[in-house]
Amino acid sequence: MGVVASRHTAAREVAIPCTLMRGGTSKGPFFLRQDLPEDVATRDRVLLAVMGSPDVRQIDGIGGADPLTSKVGIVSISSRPGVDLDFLFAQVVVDRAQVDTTANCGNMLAAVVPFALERCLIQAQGDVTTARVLTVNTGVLSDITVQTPGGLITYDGECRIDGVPGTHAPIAIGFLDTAGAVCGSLLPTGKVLDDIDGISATCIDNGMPVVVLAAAAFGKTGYESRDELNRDTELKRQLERVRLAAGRLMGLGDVTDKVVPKMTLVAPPRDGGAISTRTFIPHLCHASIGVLGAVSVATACLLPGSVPSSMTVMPHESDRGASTRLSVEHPSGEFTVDLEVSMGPSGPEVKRAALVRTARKLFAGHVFVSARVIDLSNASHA
Ligand code: NQM
Repeated sequence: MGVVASRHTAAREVAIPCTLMRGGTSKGPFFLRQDLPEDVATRDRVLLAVMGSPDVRQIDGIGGADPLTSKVGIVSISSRPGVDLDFLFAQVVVDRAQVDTTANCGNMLAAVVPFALERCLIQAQGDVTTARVLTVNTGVLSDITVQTPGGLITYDGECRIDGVPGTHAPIAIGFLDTAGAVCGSLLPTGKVLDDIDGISATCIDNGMPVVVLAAAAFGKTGYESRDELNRDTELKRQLERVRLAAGRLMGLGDVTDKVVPKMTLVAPPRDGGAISTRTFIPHLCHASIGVLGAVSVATACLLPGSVPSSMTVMPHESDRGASTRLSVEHPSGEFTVDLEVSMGPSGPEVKRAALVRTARKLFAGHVFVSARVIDLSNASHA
């Protein structure tokens, strides 16, 4: 761990180099792997202290008191041939002393290449720079292209993504192998449709394990606001019951303390998109929808017999090439996913999943944690 001592702080505080980045519709601190403890228990203890968890307000840390702003990126040069960067994503649970590295985050992923350029892990290649990134959580590979006019990373541009005010430089993400990233197969239960406690569900993992359910099955329209759904304790209780059963069916075991599978309620589109969604991640309703969450739901839309297939409005034939552009509506707008899925000998095969995000450097400096956080961990591992 390459901890930097601060001139202004007594030795009881440890200063860790840190860059706060927005990635898509998420936000969190990014670290070079070498700047964090190697021991996983110590690292997680440091991350909890950095973010201020467990505490619903994260008042003693830099976390944003919401799952979407309680995320951490850890980046290093990859040792894998043909891969430029390794990215470990950590979801720091807000109100529990828990750090989950089992899931992907396509939003934080958008900030990885800009961060790597900022910290000189890689060099710009010209006016645009493409790097291959391995998300080590699940082994997903992606090619990420950022704007580097004159060899400098730029965040300024004309690209708009719903859920983020203003416009920024586009970041193109092309996933190479998302199917079954977490569960091992695209349809982890072996079926496109399951019956869970009398509720029809499509359990899918195209980068993110998601249980897709008709909002109507829970007496909802599917167009309720995020706040309205977050206040609905009875709905959340019913969803958690389905989630625990789905987790076991999907081979994820007891998911009580896991952030996957996510739960998406679907309804027919209302704003010219393909499908309308409300996604729980997994206990709070998302302000929009996760990147790979959207990829998984859009993929489910393309599978005949799935929960969303009957309500999906497909793009006009004339707008379709080899791939299909599906607009996934969510509480703060829409998310377009470019998908190529074909029928193979043993079921649906995903050929391509691509999308555009933006990101921005917000702050660079050091984050401070008490040396006790590290010493205590060392003591418990002595
Ligand atoms: O699905 C939220 C987010 C995410 C994850 C979540 C994500 C993804 O919006 O790839 O981006 O599902 O917890 O950042």
